[in-house]
Amino acid sequence: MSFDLTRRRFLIGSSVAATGLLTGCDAMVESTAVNDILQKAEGLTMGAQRLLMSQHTLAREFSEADISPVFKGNGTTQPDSEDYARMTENKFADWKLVVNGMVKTPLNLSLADLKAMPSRTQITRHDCVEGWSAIGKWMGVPLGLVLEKAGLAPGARYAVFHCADDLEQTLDGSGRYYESIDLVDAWHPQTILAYGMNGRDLEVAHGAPLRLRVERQLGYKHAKYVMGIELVDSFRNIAGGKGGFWEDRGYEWYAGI
Ligand SMILES: Nc1nc2c(c(=O)[nH]1)N[C@H]1C(S)=C(S)[C@@H](COP(=O)(O)O)O[C@H]1N2
Ligand SMILES: [Mo]
Repeated sequence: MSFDLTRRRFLIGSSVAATGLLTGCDAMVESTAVNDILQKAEGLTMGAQRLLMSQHTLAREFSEADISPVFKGNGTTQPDSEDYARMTENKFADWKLVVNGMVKTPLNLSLADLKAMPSRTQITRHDCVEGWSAIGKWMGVPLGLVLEKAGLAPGARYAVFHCADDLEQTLDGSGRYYESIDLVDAWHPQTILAYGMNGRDLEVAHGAPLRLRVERQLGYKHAKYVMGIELVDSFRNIAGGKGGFWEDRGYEWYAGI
């Protein structure tokens, strides 16, 4: 896989400017004054965005009629490992989500366990920094419910998502995809671990059996092929130390839209 980082970086700026920073915030989008300020503020820090948008502001949700007929698969669309191939063969019956790190009770949850928990369905727009968007219907378990089951240990600050795929082959193993979010986003009502898309089981191209949806952030935050969730107080010692595969390669950790 080769990526042109410069082009992707350029596109971060242009796609944010084109879609407007607050597309997910209906009330504030009405205000052109606020919008103008935000259009100029591509470099807004996470703190500034959090001040302007309440912690529970919802990303816009759409109707069934808005669902994109084609939803591009991006980045890894088929993890290249024997373990993963074996798991797809038996429809992920042996797959387990590991929840560990700074938790009171580490968990091992099967797909059936996750499907037995309360679910949320949402139709949202996915915005990739490469300059494309698509609307899809996602079904999954709210991440907060899974974290409540595990119980956080004092001091936990971030949830790190460990994925099954290597997006880049590197000798030191740093090409493994991973992502992280803070606990505000972890408990946001639209942050779900999705196992369904557009009324069917999640397909391999889109991250089967489980992918993160964190609707107020850009596409690269939405980790696919999630195998484990690790609670940490810092991601300094994980891979490149910046909190995600693309973050280690120069992207912003907080990719608010
Ligand atoms: N594990 C993993 N997650 C990933 C990626 C990836 O390559 N590997 N790509 C990211 C990017 S850049 C985007 S835009 C979305 C694409 O999701 P899709 O394939 O469902 O369109 O997944 C994100 N999550
Ligand atoms: Mo992306």
